[in-house]
This record gives sequence, structure tokens and C-alpha cells, in this order.
Amino acid sequence: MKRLLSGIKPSGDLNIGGYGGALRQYVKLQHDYESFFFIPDYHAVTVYQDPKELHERTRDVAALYLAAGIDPGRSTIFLQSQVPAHTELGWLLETQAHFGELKRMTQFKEKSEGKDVVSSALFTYPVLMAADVLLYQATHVPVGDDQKQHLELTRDVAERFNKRFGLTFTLPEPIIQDIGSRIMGLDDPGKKMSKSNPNQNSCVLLMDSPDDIRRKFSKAVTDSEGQVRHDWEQKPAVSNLIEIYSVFADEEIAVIERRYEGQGYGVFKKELAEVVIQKLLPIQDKYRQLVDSSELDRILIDGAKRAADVASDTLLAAKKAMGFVTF
Ligand code: ATP
Ligand code: LTN
Repeated sequence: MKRLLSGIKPSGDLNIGGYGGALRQYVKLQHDYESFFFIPDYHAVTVYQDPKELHERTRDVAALYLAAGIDPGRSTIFLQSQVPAHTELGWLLETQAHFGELKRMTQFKEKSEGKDVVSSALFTYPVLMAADVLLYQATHVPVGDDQKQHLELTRDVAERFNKRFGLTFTLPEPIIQDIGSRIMGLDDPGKKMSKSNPNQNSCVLLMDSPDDIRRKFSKAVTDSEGQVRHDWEQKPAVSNLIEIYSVFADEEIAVIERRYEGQGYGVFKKELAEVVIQKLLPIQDKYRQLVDSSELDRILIDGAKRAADVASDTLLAAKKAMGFVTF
């Protein structure tokens, strides 16, 4: 049986990077896998989150999962903090993860750079992520390119555990798509479009108004060549915009290049904005209907129960394998 697990942190307003790298894939893949989509709220608090904002954003992400097309009848949707097995297995796995390998994690290096104080949870973050995945015996994990290293660590920790204590965990494979797995900032194609980037013009949010989306794309950096051509080496900014177009229109890069041949960046950027707006408007409408509904609560409560059933079996197996007294 193929099983999928993935999640988006409620650490900021969801942007089109998270949509292209993760959410869009979730919606497609749920038809081919038994799927678990969760909200890693415990991961979000590895850096400070205002309590009121965390509360709101957690509901926002859940509502956006549904609005984008995740079907709660087919897939299990839940909050990490509602299933205590995550932190319990996280602790057990910390005994198998090495200090040195955690120190090499690029996300930790990036997020801790230049900070006077860094939480120890930010450091052990990838081990909790390993627990998220391994608890469900996930065979596949759809993620953006930046999470590849964390999944390699997940596999290493699982392998180490299995060797030492007997076969307990399934080794998961990442699913990283060719196009859309690394959407870059509109102001700087050298930096990943990120929820945590303070520059407002750098990212388009899923809940941005049509006018904001038009303004942000019209300000996006390009180059002086004037040709809509995909070439990451020579033309990273334009290539990024073409990839966003491809993700939102569900069209091949070559088709887009041909359509805008000889047209310059002005027309291309305008039409790109419209493609994104057309995709987002229905998602935004559904989000508004769902975000404060009791239906959302019901889906999350039900999802946590279903998730806990699966997770508690794996946790028990891991505890037994390690020699804990269990009843
Ligand atoms: P933060 O910036 O707060 O760390 P994030 O956006 O990097 O947040 P998540 O929201 O948890 O982190 O990411 C959810 C998923 O979206 C992950 O699989 C991640 O790889 C993917 N993702 C995030 N940003 C991008 C991006 N710019 N391009 C493609 N995929 C992305
Ligand atoms: N680390 C991921 C979020 C995350 C995740 C997971 C993704 C936490 N646990 C399990 C996939 C599977 C991030 O920073 N985007």
C-alpha cells in the first residue's frame, strides 16, 4: 500500500511557493495514495509565534487545504499538536539522531544565522519531522526542494533504528516535482519565496487581492534581454516567472515560451498575474466559507482520531522494540 504524509507549517501566510511545491501536489496525489495531510504546528513554534496569530494561521492552513481541493472523505487532515504520539516518537528518535548531522542541516543554519538566541527545538526540528513521517509508515512525502535534506535524515534515522532494534519503520521516498519545487522570491531569484521573508513584494500570498497580485508581478525583477525564455543559469528571474505560470496554468514550459515569443516582459507579466488570479479566486472564496465553520472543527477532530489510531500502533511497536515496559 502506498501511503503519503506531508504538511505545511502555520508560521506565516501561505504563499504561492508553498502552493506550487506542496499543496498543488497534495491535491493531485491524494487520488493515488492513502494520504495524511497535517499541520505541523509544533514545528512552527521552533521560532516565536504570536499566540493569537498561531491560532488563526493554523485554522487558515486547514481551511486552505480544503479550499484547494483536499477531500476530507478521502484523506486524513489533522493538527500535529492533537496527536501526542508525534512528540513521544520524536523523543525516542532523538536518541538515534546524531548531534553532528543535525548541525549540518541547511535549514537550521539559515534560520539560526545572525541570531543571538536560537531555541533548542529549532535544532532538533528535523527529528520531530522524522517522527511525523515514520509514525504513519509513509512510503512517500511530497515536499519542495528545500526539504530534501530533512527527508534524507529521516531515512538515515529510520535505517539506524531498524538495524539496531529490528524492522519498525518504512523508509520514505520524497516526491519532488521538476517544476514548482523551488519557487524563488519575486525581488531576488537567488532566494526561496518564503513565508518568513519580511519583504512584502517578494512573495504572492494565496489570500492576496487581484490588485496586489497584479502589482507584485508588475514589480517582479526580470533582466535586460527581453525574451520570455526558460534558462535558470542565464535568466533565473524570468525562469522563475515562467515556472509560476506553468504551475498555475498547468501548461508546459515550451508552450508558454512559444506563446510569448517576441512579446516582451510587460504582456507576459500582466497575463501571468491573471493566470494566478483565476486559479486563486475560487480557492479564496471557499476558504472564506470554511475558515470559521464548525465543519472545519469537525474535520480536524475526526482527522486527529484517525491519525492517532495509526500513529499509536507505530509508537507502541517502537517502544516495545527499544525495550520499554508496555501494557
Ligand atoms: P518558513 O519560511 O516559515 O520556514 P516555509 O514556507 O519554508 O516556511 P512550510 O510552509 O512548512 O515552510 O513549507 C510547506 C511546503 O512547501 C514544504 O514542502 C516546502 O518545501 C514547500 N515550499 C515552501 N516554500 C516553497 C517555495 N518557495 N517553492 C517551492 N516549495 C516551497
Ligand atoms: N519541515 C517542513 C514541514 C514539515 C513536514 C513534516 C513536511 C514538518 N513535518 C513532515 C513533510 C513531512 C518545512 O519546513 N516545510
